[in-house]
Amino acid sequence: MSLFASRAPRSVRTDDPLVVMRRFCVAMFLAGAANGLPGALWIQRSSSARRGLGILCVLYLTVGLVNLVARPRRRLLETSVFAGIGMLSVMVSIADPLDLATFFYLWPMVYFAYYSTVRKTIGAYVWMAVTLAVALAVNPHIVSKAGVFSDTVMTVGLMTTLVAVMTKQQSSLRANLAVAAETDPLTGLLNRRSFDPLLDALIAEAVDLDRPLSVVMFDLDHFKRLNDSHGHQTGDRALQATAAVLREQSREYDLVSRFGGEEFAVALPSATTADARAYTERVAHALALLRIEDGLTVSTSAGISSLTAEREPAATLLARADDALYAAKEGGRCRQASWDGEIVVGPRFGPTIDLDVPRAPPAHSTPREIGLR
Ligand code: GH3
Ligand code: MG
Ligand code: MG
Repeated sequence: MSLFASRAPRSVRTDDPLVVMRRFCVAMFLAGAANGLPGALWIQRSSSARRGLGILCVLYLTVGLVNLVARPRRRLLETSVFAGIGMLSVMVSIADPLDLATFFYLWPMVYFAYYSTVRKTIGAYVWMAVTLAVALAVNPHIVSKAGVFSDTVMTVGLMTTLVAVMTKQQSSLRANLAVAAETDPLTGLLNRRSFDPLLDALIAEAVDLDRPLSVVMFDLDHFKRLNDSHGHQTGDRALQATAAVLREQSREYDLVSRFGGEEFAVALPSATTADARAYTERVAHALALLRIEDGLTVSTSAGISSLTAEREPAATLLARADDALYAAKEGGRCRQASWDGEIVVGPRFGPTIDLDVPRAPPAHSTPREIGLR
């Protein structure tokens, strides 16, 4: 694999971390060259130091321009920053006076702490400390070598650690936000936003491997009445308990989502329509056994749709499942309907409590949570 990016489109995404890394790296080398220039021209006392610094400035400028034009990939970019640390140490070894040259180790180290792994950052730090020690040892002009060394490694070490810790916090915050964006907060299931693209991927896989795939849409029956008669909190608990049943009855690689409100969608890879019907029966049976509160149960209607031979979009499969669900509702609720060329409505599921029957007010003193994970 090439270490350089291909000369592709001019419109580069600026949120691409590699692009930002490259820009920072280019800026660091060019600024290093510009910064060394006054030293090379006037500040350094001996002509050999001026000449050495001049060569280093040219090197910094060259590496900066190569990084700008050749657009290297991450590994080569990191190697150039390692080289930059070494070049800085060469500068320290010839400088007279030293001024604040060691202060510049902060640039590459902050770069590593922010963009690279902990291992590479530690590696860069050790490389910096060793090359600095050698540079100070060989420079005949520096008086307080131990002081310069300890001040530098401590300051750079503290700053690098701080940036590395803040970077880690930032990335775990980003990961938590990503999970929150994909998950329904009430039930912990996938939300619709994350379900749709995952279903598209499962469809593509099923077509490629020539395997069946089915989708079941569940919609709790007369849920509004349950909310009205038992309160919204009880309704929430019923949704959580339903989610727990769906999780329990599903396999590890099934996709279980809260599609919205009191609707749930489950994708069953490798499942034929017959498999999906058996699964739906199991879910309905487990739901019938649930007691949300004393004597209170929920029932569901379900619509099943299976993949045809074509690579159809998730939206098509879901629309067919939704049509079947509508037919199940029309057919009397608490039953499933499946689309298999045409919609077939099944008989009523096993024993359930009819929510049409008026219910006693909720027993708020002893709410019983069941089946929650
Ligand atoms: P059907 O059998 O035809 O599906 O009737 P239904 O009452 O279940 O359907 P409808 O669409 O009329 O009502 C859905 C209800 O679901 C209305 C809404 O208040 C309730 N609901 C939606 N989201 C939540 C939620 O997060 N918590 C609670 N407790 N209720 C919710
Ligand atoms: Mg609904
Ligand atoms: Mg409903």
